[in-house]
Amino acid sequence: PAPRTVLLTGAAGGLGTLMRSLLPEYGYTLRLFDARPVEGEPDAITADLADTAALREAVHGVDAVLHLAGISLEAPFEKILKANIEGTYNLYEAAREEGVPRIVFASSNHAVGFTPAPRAGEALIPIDTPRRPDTFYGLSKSFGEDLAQLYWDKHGLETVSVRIGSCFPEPTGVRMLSVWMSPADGARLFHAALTAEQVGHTVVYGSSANTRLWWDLTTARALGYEPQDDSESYAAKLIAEQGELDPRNPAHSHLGGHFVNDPPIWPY
Ligand code: NAI
Ligand code: 15L
Repeated sequence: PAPRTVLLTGAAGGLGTLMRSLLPEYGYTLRLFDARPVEGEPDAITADLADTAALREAVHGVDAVLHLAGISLEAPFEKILKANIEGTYNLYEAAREEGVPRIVFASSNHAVGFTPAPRAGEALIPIDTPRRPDTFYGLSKSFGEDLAQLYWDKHGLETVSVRIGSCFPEPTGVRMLSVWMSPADGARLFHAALTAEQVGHTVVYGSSANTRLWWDLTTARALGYEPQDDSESYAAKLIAEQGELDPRNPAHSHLGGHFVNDPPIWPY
């Protein structure tokens, strides 16, 4: 049966806030979880991913988890270790103990961020391209994908790992023309990931059907995802303001954008 009650971790964040407004249209009842209070949602669970008892209670009885909580940018390794690596492990353990059948995991393009961006005419980046994290943050997403594979192989807990590009109301940079996922397409993709049958552990890229797309959406489409949006309508304005991407600039020529320089290591 299709999942109905979904635990949304990271509900107070940017993407969590977008999904709180968009996912109920698909018929979900959302249970909210975040370390920070969720504005206007007194029933939200305010707890850290380090709190294993709170996590166990939070996942009890849900049909699936949409796991967005975590540090969403580069940070010192110790912080990434606590929130993203140990936190995601704690969530998977709670889900295994409570028999939750599926997790949709917010992975990131930064798990493969050091992959060179395809130039015009070159092939799209396949989903099985070797992992090339661009940050400790990207490394934590790479860990999350491996954790998901382990929990599928060993415990039969299913995951769709979504390597999200940039999910914001509008693209704000030229790189984002290639990796943007409109919030509406984000909701379509998460809905497909929550409802597709027999996903095992499936890894997908998360973006709209952008004219300047860098990666292959085949595995996302195989879940039933049909993107409706394209960033191209923003292209003329962004390129007029910022110029075309410069292939000599590492922050322009890799999937991960400026994360490859974070902290700055390139002499330019
Ligand atoms: P955000 O930083 O706005 O929200 C993350 C939320 O997680 C925050 O509300 C924060 O309080 C919560 N959180 C952090 N550590 C926690 C902990 N230890 N315990 C409980 N809650 C904790 O990030 P955003 O943009 O909403 O992203 C959501 C998820 O999607 C993140 O996992 C991020 O890595 C991933 N993602 C987002 C992309 C985007 O374009 N927005 C792109 C790729 C991945
Ligand atoms: C991410 O993983 C971040 O969470 C988000 O804030 C954006 O920076 C996005 O990637 C991106 O690559 O644009």
